[in-house]
Amino acid sequence: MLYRSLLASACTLGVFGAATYKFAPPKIQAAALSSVVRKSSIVELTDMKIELLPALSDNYMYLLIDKDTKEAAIVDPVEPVKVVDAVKKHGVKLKTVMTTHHHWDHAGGNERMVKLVPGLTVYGGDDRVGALTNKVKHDNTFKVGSLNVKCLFTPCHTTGHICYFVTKENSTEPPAVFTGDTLFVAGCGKFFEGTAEQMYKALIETLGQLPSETRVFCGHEYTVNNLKFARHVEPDNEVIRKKLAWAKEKCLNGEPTIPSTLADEFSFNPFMRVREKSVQDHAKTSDPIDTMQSIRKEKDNFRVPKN
Ligand SMILES: N[C@@H](CCC(=O)N[C@@H](CS)C(=O)NCC(=O)O)C(=O)O
Ligand SMILES: *[C@@H]1O[C@H](CO)[C@@H](O)[C@H](O)[C@H]1NC(C)=O
Ligand SMILES: [Zn+2]
Repeated sequence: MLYRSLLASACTLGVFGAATYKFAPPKIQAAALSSVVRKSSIVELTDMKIELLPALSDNYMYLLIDKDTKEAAIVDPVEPVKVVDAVKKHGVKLKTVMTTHHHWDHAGGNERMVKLVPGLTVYGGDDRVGALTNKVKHDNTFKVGSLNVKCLFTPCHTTGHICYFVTKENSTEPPAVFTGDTLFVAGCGKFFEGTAEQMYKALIETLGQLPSETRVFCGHEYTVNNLKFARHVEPDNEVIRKKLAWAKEKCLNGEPTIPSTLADEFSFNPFMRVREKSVQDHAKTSDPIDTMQSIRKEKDNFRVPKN
């Protein structure tokens, strides 16, 4: 059943896209406009398992499990009770909290999390992160069981933002990166505490140089809105239109549009494409950093169309 929850949801789809609700009572129909239950989902790889845990209206928490040791880490546990339930369900040992940045919708559950699971190590790159035990810098590493985690400093959305890059030694499967509010599927975070130059560095130089098959797990389900902006920037980019149709369908079913890959991001994310002529032409400049500045400012004021 799609219309069982009246909670706000990440995906607002017009009623014409939701034929399912045609025969539902008017109240439910109205609710269906903005609410579909967001499902959790599991990305199962050989070495690691990642459960996507929807939180608040459009955030994601990620439970990262090392299959070898059954040790686990949680990324941005804003709803700690949901985390404890998932940990029990998988029968794993939660040892680590990885915090991307200090904003309440990401770090706001940390204090409660460490009370529920004593002895957790809490990583983050900012003194404003609650319950922080280990402050990290760029290229610092730590382990989650047998998995290697590398911290990538990506300041701009906040001055202490960290992305976490996860690999397994000698593995043939793709790595994962948790990008918080730096890189979203088809978008990027607002420049609350930084500059276009910093976001360029974060997206193109830091994240963009990871292996192109790296799976991208971001902090919010903003994909549909982001792709509508991407389409506005590059109306002739067919990849964007296809991805948008796919993302709308996913959202309608309450399914996540995550993960994507870095290779995919370079094909449809305007903020990853600031070196492309089509995006620069839209911004009326041939400088990639000016392009970054211009399209971010434009997106801050963008009125997302219904379709
Ligand atoms: N709710 C709005 C945006 C809310 C917002 O400002 N979110 C922050 C992160 S908590 C952001 O950086 N958004 C990026 C953007 O709007 O492009 C949406 O669905 O796009
Ligand atoms: C990875 O491969 C190298 C070379 O074959 C080997 O020496 C090393 O022990 C391997 N590491 C792990 C964790 O299996
Ligand atoms: Zn956020």
